[in-house]
Amino acid sequence: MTDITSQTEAALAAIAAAASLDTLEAERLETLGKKGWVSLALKTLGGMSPDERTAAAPAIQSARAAIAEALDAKKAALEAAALEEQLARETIDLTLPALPLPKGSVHPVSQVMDELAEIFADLGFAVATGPEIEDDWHNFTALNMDETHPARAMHDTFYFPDKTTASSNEAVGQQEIGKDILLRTHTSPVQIRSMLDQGAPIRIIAPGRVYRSDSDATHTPMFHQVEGLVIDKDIHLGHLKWTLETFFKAFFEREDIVLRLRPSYFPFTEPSVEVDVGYSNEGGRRVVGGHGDAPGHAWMEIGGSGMVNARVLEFAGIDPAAWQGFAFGLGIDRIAMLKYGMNDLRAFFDGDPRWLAHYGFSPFDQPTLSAGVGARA
Ligand code: FA5
Repeated sequence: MTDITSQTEAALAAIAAAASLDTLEAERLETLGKKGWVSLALKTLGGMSPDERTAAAPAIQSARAAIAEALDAKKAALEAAALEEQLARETIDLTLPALPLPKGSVHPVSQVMDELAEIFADLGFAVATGPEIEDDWHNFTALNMDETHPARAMHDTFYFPDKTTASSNEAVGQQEIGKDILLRTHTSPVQIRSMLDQGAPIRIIAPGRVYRSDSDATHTPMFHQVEGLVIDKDIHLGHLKWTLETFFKAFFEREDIVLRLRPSYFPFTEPSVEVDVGYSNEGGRRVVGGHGDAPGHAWMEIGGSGMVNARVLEFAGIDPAAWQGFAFGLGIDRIAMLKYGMNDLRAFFDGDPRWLAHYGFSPFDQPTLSAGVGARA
């Protein structure tokens, strides 16, 4: 009796202490298994007299019941713990990006083009496009630069071989540089195409690639401009200045932007003004903001602009007596360098993945006015 009680207590303690299902199974075999001491004790009841059996049976039966119940409870607890542990171990975080991790990123020029489009869309401008392979008439003549105009020389134009010369029998083998077809030297021909297509009024920007035979740290043979054109009634230079100032404040995400409009000359605008922005030098980096004449500050040219020349309106089929407007052309690469602190324009086109990894933008980070156009991942 005492034996069974102490054996039962020992078995219950061992069951309580079992740390794994294997240990628990070993304990079950030792007690309730075929050769376990509880089973063997039950078997002895058969050889006893009725009186002996009546006396011994209750202790053995209750030992068996207590041990069976403890084994069941412990088994359930160990299985639940094992499941918990497995669930914790095999957790899948569905918020993680799919593997392999994305390597591509948005080039700063593309990012700045998206930023431009977002800001100008808010000011009511639509995006217009034109061909990069342009003809002489749209690129020069219709912009008030006839064949002998000296301003053509400033554009360092890439011309295609002249069609008529190249195809004539006498000229085979001695192709000359022609004057008909060229790589557009600025985005201004999109002004002409947009006016011819849609007439007045008009409010567009035209971002895109342009080409000039030019190369150093701040000039590349291919670069990007954004053209702006507004044609309406009673438009004046004040509208131009407000539009550019509002754009630059949103683009550089600061209120202290100061622009200087410097008298200049473009054949397609009259009057013409060059646009300079005030900046300071901080730790070798140009930081836009403040008045360019303030101590420690200077002015930097970022584009040309002016009131559209009446002759250009005539070329584009718009009556200059009824309509007028302004136009501007900004260097996108220049304003990208200023905003994101790059100092060599040539690195933009090296195709070096390390440069892109450093300056690139997440494709998921679309510029929006509410979230900040220049938000970086
Ligand atoms: C023009 O191209 C005019 N079409 C701008 C314009 C448009 C004036 C509408 C009036 C009305 P310009 O050649 O100055 O102007 O070029 C404009 C801007 O392009 C420059 O201020 C500069 O930011 C950028 N730029 C010019 N050449 C290069 C180059 N080789 N590399 C990078 N950026 C350049």
